[in-house]
Amino acid sequence: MQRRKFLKNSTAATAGLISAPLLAAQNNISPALSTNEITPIKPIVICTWDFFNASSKAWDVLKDGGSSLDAVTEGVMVEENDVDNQTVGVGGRPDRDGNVTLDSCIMDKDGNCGAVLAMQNIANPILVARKVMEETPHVMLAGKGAEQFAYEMGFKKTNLLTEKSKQEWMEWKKTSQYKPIINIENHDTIGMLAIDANGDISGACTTSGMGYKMAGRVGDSPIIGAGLFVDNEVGGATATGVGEEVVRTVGSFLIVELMRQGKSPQEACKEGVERIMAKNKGRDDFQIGFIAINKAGETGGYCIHPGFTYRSYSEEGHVNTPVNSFYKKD
Ligand code: SD4
Repeated sequence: MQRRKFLKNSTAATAGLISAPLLAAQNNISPALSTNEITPIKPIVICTWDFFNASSKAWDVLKDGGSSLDAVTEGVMVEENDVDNQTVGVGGRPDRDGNVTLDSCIMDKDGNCGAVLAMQNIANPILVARKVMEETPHVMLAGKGAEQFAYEMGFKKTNLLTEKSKQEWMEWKKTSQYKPIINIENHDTIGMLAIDANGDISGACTTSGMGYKMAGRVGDSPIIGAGLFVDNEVGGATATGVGEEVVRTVGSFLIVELMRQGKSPQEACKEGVERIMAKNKGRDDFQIGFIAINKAGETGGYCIHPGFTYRSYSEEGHVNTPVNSFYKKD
C-alpha cells in the first residue's frame, strides 16, 4: 500500500495521529494547513449506521491503493443493490403515490460534485450522480431529466419497488399517517466518507428518502452542504435522519466549517446537532445523526436520540461505534 508521510518537526507526529487543533496550537497556523503537512496518512472509511458490507467493500478499494472517490462509490453501491435495505436504492420505500424516488450525491477531493434528485427507475443513483459530476457542466439533475440522462449514459430501466415494500405501502395507505419513527423507518440511509493513501477525502450519500413522503419531496441527502460536504483541506461530514432539519442548518457544511475552526469531528457533530435542537426547542420526535472525519483521520459522530452508530474500517480494524446523543436513554 502506498503510504506517504509528511513529517515536519514534531516527534509526536511519528507516534500516531494528532488532533488538528493541537497541531494548530503548536505551530500557530490553521488546522487545515497544519494537518496536511505533518500527519502520517492512514486510509480509512466511515459510514452512517452499521453497514458492514458497504464499509468492507470501500476498504477493499482503499487497501489496494484505490482512490477515496472509487471507495465511496463502490461502498454505497452495496446498499443501493441490497433489496433488503428499504431506505436506499432497489427495494426502497416508495412515496405516498407508490413511486420509489432516489436521491444521491457525491463529492471529490477537488470540490467537484454531482447529484440526482427524485430519480425513478434507475438502480444505482450514485453512479448517475458521479456521471453528472464527471460528464456534465451541472451539479444537480432532478426527476425526469436525471432519468433521461441516465438512459443516455447507458443505465437500464429497473423496477425499484419490491413486493415487500409494495405490500407495506398498501398497508400504510389504510391510515396514510406520515410519521417517521426514530431509528426505525429512517434508519438505513448511507453516507460515507473516505481518506485514501494520498490523503485525499471524498464522500457519497444515497437514499430513497423518507418512506411515504409527498411526491417530489427531496431531503438533505442529495444536497451538497446539507447531507454531505467535503473540503479536502479540512475533512468531511455526512448526515442521516429527517432531512428537512439538516437542510435548515446546512448541517454537513456547518460541521466541516466547525472543524476548520479547530473543533474535533466529535465536537463539530455535537455542535451541529445542538444548532438543530436550538431551532426546535423541546421537540424530541425526530432523529438526526451526523458523522465526520478530519484530514488527520480522526472521526466522530453525534445524534439526537440514542441508537445511532457509525462503522469505520482502517488498518486498525473494523469497528461499529455508538455515538453520544443529545437526549440520553430513559
Ligand atoms: C431524507 N435524510 O431523505 C434522508 C432520510 C434518511 O435514513 O436519512 N434516512 O431526509
